[in-house]
Formats: sequence, C-alpha cells, structure tokens
Amino acid sequence: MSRLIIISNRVSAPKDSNSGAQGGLAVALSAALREYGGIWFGWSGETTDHFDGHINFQRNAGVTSATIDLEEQDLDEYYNGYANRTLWPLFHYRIDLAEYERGFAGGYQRVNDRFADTVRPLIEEDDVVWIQDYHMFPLGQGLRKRGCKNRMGFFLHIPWPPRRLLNTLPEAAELAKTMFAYDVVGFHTQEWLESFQDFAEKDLGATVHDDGMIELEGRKVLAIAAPIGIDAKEFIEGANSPTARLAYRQMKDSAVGRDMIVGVDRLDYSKGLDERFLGYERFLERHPEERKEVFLLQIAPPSRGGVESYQKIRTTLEGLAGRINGAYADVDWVPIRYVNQGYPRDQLAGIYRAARIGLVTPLRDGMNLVAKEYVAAQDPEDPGVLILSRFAGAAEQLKVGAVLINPYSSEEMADAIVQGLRMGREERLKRWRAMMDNIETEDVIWWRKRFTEALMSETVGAD
Ligand code: GDG
Repeated sequence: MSRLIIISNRVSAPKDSNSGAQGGLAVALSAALREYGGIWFGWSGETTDHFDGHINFQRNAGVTSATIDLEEQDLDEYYNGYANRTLWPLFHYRIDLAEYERGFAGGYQRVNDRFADTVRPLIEEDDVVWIQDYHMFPLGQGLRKRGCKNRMGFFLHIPWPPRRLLNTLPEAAELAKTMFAYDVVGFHTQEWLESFQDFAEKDLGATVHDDGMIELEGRKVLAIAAPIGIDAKEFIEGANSPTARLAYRQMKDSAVGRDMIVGVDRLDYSKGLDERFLGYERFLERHPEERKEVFLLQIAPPSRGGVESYQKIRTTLEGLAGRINGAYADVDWVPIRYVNQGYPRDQLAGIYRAARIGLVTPLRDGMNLVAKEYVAAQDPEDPGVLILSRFAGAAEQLKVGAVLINPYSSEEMADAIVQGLRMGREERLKRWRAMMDNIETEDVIWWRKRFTEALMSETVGAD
C-alpha cells in the first residue's frame, strides 16, 4: 500500500488535539496517517534567522511529523501577508479587506519553493501526496518542476470564490492554473466546485467534462466535492465523558434556569460575529418578554493577531458586547457572556450540550465544523436547535434539520432565535435526527476515504 505524504502550513500533532483553539484539520489527517503510514510535513510554527532547510522529525501517537522553521520575513509575506491578508479575505468574498501586494505574492512563492525543496527528497516513488489548503496552492507545481511524478491531490478547506471576485487578484489565472499540477482537487461543496469549474472554463479556457475531469493544455485534473465531517463517534463519546458532564452541570447551574444560546468561533471576520451580536440585540429589543429568560455565550479564541483586520474585529466585538450589555443587563442578568479564550474539546462538548440553541452564523465558510459538533453533542432525548447561516458550506448537508438564516439580516436572526426557543421537543427531535443521520454517515473518515480513494483510483494519475 502507498504511503501518504500530507503537507499543510502547520502540522497539528495528535497530542495537541485536546487543547486550545484547533483548526478542523488535525483529527482527520492524523487518522489518515495512522492508516496509511507516511509523513505529515509543514511549518514548525518557529522562526529562524536564516532558513537552512533543516527538517525536524517527530513521532507522536502513531504519526510522524516533519517540520521546518521559516524566517520572520517569510511569516510577514507568506503567512500574515499573502495567505491571511490576500487569499483568506478574497476567498471569503471580502475584497474590501484583501490586500494585493507584489511583496506578499513573492514571499508566498518563495515559501512554497522552500517547502518543495525540503519535502521533495522525502517523497518515495510510490507515495501519494496530499496537499492541504490555501497556503499551498503552488506546491504541487513546484514538486512537478522538481521531477515529482507521484499522484498528487489538493484539498481546499475554504470556499472557492466566484470568478468575478477572484479576478480582482492580479495573479488569479496563474494561481488557478496551479490546480492543474494535481491529479485530484477537492472542495467542500458543490457550490465551491462549480465556482472553480466556472473560472477554469471561462478564464483559463479549460474544458469541463461530465465525469468531473477538467482539461487544460493537455493536463487533466479530477475536481470533486467532498464535504469534511467530524469524528462523530469520538465526539459523541467526548460529550458523554466525565469532563463534558461536569462542564454541562456547571453551565446549567450558572444558567439558573435560563436558556443558553452558544456560539463558538475563532475570532475571525468570516464568522459573522458582529452580525450575530446585532441579530441577538434585535431579538432582545423586539422581545422584552424573553429578556432574562436567555443569554448568549460567545466563545471566541483570538486568532491571527498579527493581522490588523483581526485586531479590529476584536475591538468592534468588545464595543458591541459592551453596548448590548450596557443597554440590557440587570443586577442579576447579563445578556452576553463574551469569552476570548479556548477550552478543551470535551469541556466544549459539555457546553454545546447545555445550550438550547447553537448559533452558527458565518458570512461565508468553507464548511464549519462547529455546526456539526454542536449537533453531535446534543442529548438524544432532548436536543437543542441549530441556527445556521445559509452561507456556511455545512448548510448543504444540514439544511435537512437546521433553521437556516441569512446572517446579514438581524431580523431573520432574531426570528430564528424565537423559533428555536419555542420549538417543541418533537420537532427538535425530528430535525436533530435528520442532521445526525448525515453527520454520522458523512463523517471525517468518510471524507478522507472519499478523497484518498479518488486520488488512488485507476482513472486518475500523473502522466
Ligand atoms: C477551516 C475552514 C472548515 C474553536 N474554539 C475552540 C475549539 N474550536 C474548534 C472547533 C472546530 C474548529 O476549532 C473550528 O473549525 P471550523 O470548521 O468551524 O473553522 P476554521 O478554523 O475556520 O476551519 C472551515 C475547516 O477548515 C475544516 O475544513 O470547516 O470552513 O474555515 O473543531 O471545535 N476547540 C477547542 N477549544 C476551543 O475553544 N478545543
């Protein structure tokens, strides 16, 4: 069996999986590496004065990781620059926040070349290479230039934006062309896949075939939609663990009979946090009878503090939370508990379970795993209600049971909160069951199998 070489910006070793704010990748990919063997390659998170290509190998819980240090300038231009000030906002439809600087583009290419140079010698003839996310678009091309003939796949964890937005990026065409170095490219949803097909066809002149193959200048890539899931079994177990039970009990006690609404998000403008606060404010304003009957717990561990727009969102949210609490709080009640720190996974599961409503309202999100985790953590006898943005990738799968809303409309959000609070047990059960069917079937194992099987199938392969 082929080994798997996974490459991503950061390597999340399994020992880290129970602490702090975690991206959605760690659990899924460690499991894949345990099954196939191989290496997880990426940036160590450390800087060095002078990049020398030194690789640090480690083995934890059955997973081998190989990491390199990068220079300060790399971080400024590649990570804080092109990845998080150019691509992240653009791919989340925020061209108002996207910064187009040649220095960022240059640094991004340089770091991808550094990755290619250092990982190339680790790749053996039969290995299958699977590259993750927007930090690494050109890496496949870099490896091909260095003679790598292996099967190579790429998975994008964020949306692929509509072509009219993508075309604001000066090097849009070059970036999109890098996708043709791969044998398989994957997106979470049909919508992101179609946006890529559209760009490939209209802007690159590629041909989109009915079987999912896209052909450009003699290169064929299979483009698929493969929505990522959660490790449902593990999460349900976690939600029943002693830690989760304790967290549940403590939340219930501190709620003193009030209904809790919960939001859990990295502090990121794509997650629609200000809009969420505004929607909740509208709810309080329109429904005086509900005040003091509910409260909103927003957990938002800070992320990407080195980027200005992230510092700004923090200030905005503090202002909004202060304003709303100032306007409505009483001696025995605070409408918003706004917390800027992360919690261990099991504790989070208990908190999800204690919430009558899960409020997941991104303005745009590749998938959104919190929506799935909230559902999986619920009490099967008395589940809560998921209110979900129609612009989250997860809406494609969870529309069967979630209350879908447009997060830009505070009125829709306010109405949905009332609907959630008043929803009877029978309807909650029906909706929850429908979502659980999907979450349990299309879980993270299903996702990685769907991708790796496509990558290893006979119909694809390097020429
Ligand atoms: C990207 C895409 C896509 C959050 N706070 C705490 C904590 N978290 C965990 C959640 C969840 C994860 O972080 C966040 O995953 P999301 O999917 O919601 O969002 P991104 O980080 O933006 O991830 C996204 C994902 O990649 C996977 O492809 O779904 O669309 O943007 O698992 O639970 N975890 C702990 N404590 C916290 O306080 N332990």
